Amino acid sequence: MYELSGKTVLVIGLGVSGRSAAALLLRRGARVCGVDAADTETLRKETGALVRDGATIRLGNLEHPETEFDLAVISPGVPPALPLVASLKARGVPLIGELELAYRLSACLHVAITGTNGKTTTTEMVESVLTQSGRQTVAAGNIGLPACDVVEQTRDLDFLTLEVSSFQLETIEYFRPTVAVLTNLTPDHFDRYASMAEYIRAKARLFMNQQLFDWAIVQSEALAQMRSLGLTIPSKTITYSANNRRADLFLDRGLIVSQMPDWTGPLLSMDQCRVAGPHNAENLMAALAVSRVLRLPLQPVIAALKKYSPAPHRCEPVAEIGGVRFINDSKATNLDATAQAIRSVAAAPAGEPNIWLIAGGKDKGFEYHDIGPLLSQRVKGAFLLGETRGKIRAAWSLFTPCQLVDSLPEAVRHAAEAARSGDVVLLSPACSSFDMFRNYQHRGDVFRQTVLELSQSPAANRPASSQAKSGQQQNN
Ligand code: UMA
Repeated sequence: MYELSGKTVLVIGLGVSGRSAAALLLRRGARVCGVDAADTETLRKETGALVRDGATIRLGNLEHPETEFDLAVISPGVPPALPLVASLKARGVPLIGELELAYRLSACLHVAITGTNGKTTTTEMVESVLTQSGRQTVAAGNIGLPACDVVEQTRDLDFLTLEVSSFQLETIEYFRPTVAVLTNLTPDHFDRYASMAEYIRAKARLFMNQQLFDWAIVQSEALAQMRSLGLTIPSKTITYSANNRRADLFLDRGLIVSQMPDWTGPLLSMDQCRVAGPHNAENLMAALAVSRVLRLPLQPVIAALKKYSPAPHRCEPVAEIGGVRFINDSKATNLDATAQAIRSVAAAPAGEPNIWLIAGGKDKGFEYHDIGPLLSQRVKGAFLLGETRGKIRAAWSLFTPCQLVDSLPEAVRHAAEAARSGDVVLLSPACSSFDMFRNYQHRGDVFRQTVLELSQSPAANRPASSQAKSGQQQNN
């Protein structure tokens, strides 16, 4: 048992992860000091319970406190390149992340899922197949419920199903999932990583402590990207892909097929599932492969996957007003996720563009012009908001008419006015939300609320606008 009683521990960052780690440390008898760069009324309230339980909390200051620490626990969103971290290292204080702390104190096996996109969906699918097969599990981690919150439950679990981010993987030490899934690797978080190679190296840490007898379930394209950097996987590996027929699990005209030597044949048809698109086929393949290595019976697994519906904010249909569909994909915080969302919208019968895209937010350093050709084919116009709106307009206006807006409700109203029956208004921002919203859920909720208000307005029942503005008029 990892002993923390009587230890003095510094917790850096007091968001949901940091507060969860601090509370766990207090329950284990540690003396806790928590620090955060921010000092807001909300944060003071949120840290009140920790103060009552004996923690020392210091807000608005990330300098090294005048205390000797036995351990420091850092939150995932706090970049480790901080003077405070350098100072701790210079004093020989061990530094771990909140995920590593939870791992050291938990008492069951771990299934961990990382990747640029699809990790939340895959985590939920894995949780569902395990539960439907009679195994005890809880989904936690980057999905929103910090791993430290569920440590005490792990005594009664067969597996902890963890969604894991690259940030969390940067500060693991012994974390070793029995089954590790890598969904895909596309550009993301360039506000934290200097290059794609650096980002991939952080993701690949998922496998670093695995043993020969553990399992890695990896999208075949992601495996190739790892190999091109000389990164290897020590455990038994299953590959899957919607685009590579040489993968162990692959997609054949809408059918998920296995060609593993001891597991050959069709497994599941996409027509029977509530999720669509090649990216979701890959998420299903990953969940099927997890169920295979954990020896779950196939029948309840298939039943669970057929029933699975995506959580809110992931290509979530919100309403149809006068033949215009409104879709909330607020979870799309990178360019690849937005491209997937655009591709998953059914094309207009004659193949002309039918999407009004709402995008923009906090910059993560993408090359926005990369999806230009896709915009030309599918997007009638884009409404751009947030910190990145000017940068995105500069990259996209060659490919689609762009209009700058000051708020998300304004974007929704303009898009609704412009749209004709058969069009789709898609919120898929390709950016994180933190410039204007608390998080992506808050952004999606504002979108949903605005659409619902529109649907209740008297004008909502008339046929969709026939006076949609022409593309060039939008491009101001
Ligand atoms: N802070 C500092 N100094 C800094 C940066 C932040 O003091 O330099 C403070 C902030 O003032 C704030 C706190 O740190 O009070 C926030 O900590 P955090 O950014 O680690 O966020 P948490 O609220 O703890 O949420 C984290 C994850 N957030 C990030 O990794 C950015 C959540 O993932 C996760 O759900 C939660 O832990 C529970 O595990 C969100 C996310 O956006 C959804 N993840 C990224 C992604 O999915 O792409 C990685």
